[in-house]
Amino acid sequence: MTALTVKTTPFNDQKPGTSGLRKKVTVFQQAHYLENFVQSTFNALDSVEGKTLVVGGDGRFYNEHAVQIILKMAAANGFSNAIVGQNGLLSTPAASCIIRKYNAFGGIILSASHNPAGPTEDFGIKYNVSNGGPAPEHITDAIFANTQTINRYQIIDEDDVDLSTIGSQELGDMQVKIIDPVSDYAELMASLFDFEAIRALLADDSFTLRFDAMHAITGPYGKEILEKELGAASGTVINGTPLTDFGGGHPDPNLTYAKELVDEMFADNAPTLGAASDGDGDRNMILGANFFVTPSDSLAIMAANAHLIPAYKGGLTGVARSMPTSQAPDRVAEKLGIECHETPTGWKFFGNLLDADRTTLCGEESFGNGSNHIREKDGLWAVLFWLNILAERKQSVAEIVNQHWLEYGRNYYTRHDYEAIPSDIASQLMTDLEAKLPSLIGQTLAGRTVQYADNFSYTDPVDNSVSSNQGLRIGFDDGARIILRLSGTGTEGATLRLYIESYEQDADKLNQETQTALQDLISAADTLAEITQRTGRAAPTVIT
Ligand code: VG1
Ligand code: CO
Repeated sequence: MTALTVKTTPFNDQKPGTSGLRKKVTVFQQAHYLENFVQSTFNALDSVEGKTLVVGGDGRFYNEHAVQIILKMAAANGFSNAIVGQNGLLSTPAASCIIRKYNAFGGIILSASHNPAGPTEDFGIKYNVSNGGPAPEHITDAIFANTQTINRYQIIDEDDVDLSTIGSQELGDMQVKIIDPVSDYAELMASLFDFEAIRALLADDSFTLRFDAMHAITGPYGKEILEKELGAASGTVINGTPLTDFGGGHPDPNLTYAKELVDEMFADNAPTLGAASDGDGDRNMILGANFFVTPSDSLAIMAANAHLIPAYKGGLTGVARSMPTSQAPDRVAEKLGIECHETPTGWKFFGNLLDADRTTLCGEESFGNGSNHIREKDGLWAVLFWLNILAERKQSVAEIVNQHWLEYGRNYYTRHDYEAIPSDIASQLMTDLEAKLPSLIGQTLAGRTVQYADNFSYTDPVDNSVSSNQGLRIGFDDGARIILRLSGTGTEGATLRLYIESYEQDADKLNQETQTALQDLISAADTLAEITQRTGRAAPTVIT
């Protein structure tokens, strides 16, 4: 084996964001750029000598090229084994499943999730630790520190691995095992849910399922599990062949970008359940016929119905949600008498809670739900969870959600994104708003009294680590909230996210249009943060 030590110099922009390092493909194509980040990652870990690394990605442009480089660097750095999805493919939840199942030391996942793909679009890379979850902050901080001082990396000079053939190969002194990307994950899903009941539901002529894979990674997973194993009609999975540019689309499962599915679900004779996932398979959107379920409500409803699902029928230890996610799950946790945790945005903050069994279900408003079965959010898992609920309750999605609101009240919820605004304007807006916060407490805004106004800081109850600066929040006496934060996944300028929530218990007011129900809070937020005035944007880029 010829291991080369290559001299390099640092790049100053390799700080991992909410979910790894995401940049334009052209940035990753700079000489040594990917290699610097990979070597910095290996340097940040305890000895990798003799250990196993899982590698795979969402199949976007540059995926295979990156896999080859990572494998050669892993071999040069002393890993003894690599497990790689065939053709370099692994959905994010499947990668998490495989790291756990084969007791790997960690994994490298190549994805920029829902960001568009292709030669001029985005690429991303992140490291997951041995519990299968995203590296916690102390590791991402160490990776970043290494990227700032790196002066060499190691790589072996060998031919590329044949990624298309299942089986074992040698790469230098490292064994590379190419595996089917779907089977381990499919087996895990079958162990969690009542596949018999779901099969019976799907066999019923009055039930139709539509799953939009958005030309991204979940196509093969959806076809295998939903169509082949569970017997859904062929054609249930649409846009099911992964493409390196995701068909030129934006594989973000929301009402704006999953347009084909949304059109079908809001037409006459719509399917009973509609769902979509994102580029790397960790997000989900759930729709009933002419009905949209917010991700926050979805988490609350899953928690309230978990006793119907084989894997969770013994009870939940807790529920965890990210801070901007609506408080709907909190009400279920209260009723169940279980723990409820509020974490910063990003799945990495759920890892400790799951490992310590302080929570069973987790979720984020950004179309992400998951559980203790792995350490990532999981799109298809959420779809199967809903299918299992529907099989048990024999009601429509709308009926289930409406009943939930009657029992718990409704948390009206929306997120307004202002994408690609100049970074200096965005950060000034946040700085100025933060300065105003202390004076807001006790004041009246949108007919409500401000109870607290602060910059969210989280103390992990398991390891006591503190993550500060996690978003500005204004909370009212009636449970309403206005939250603002800057995205940590964008690749162009800054993305400002405005999250608005208000709670309604009056049975006569549970079916308002969301934007209308929240209009007073939306206006108050704009006046307070001067969003329109400072950004010059008359409307958000995306409303979810
Ligand atoms: C966004 C979401 C966050 C999610 C993250 C990664 O982060 O808001 O909830 O965990 O994307 O999801 P940000 O910093 O842009 O708000 V994924 O499916 O892109 O891995
Ligand atoms: Co994703």
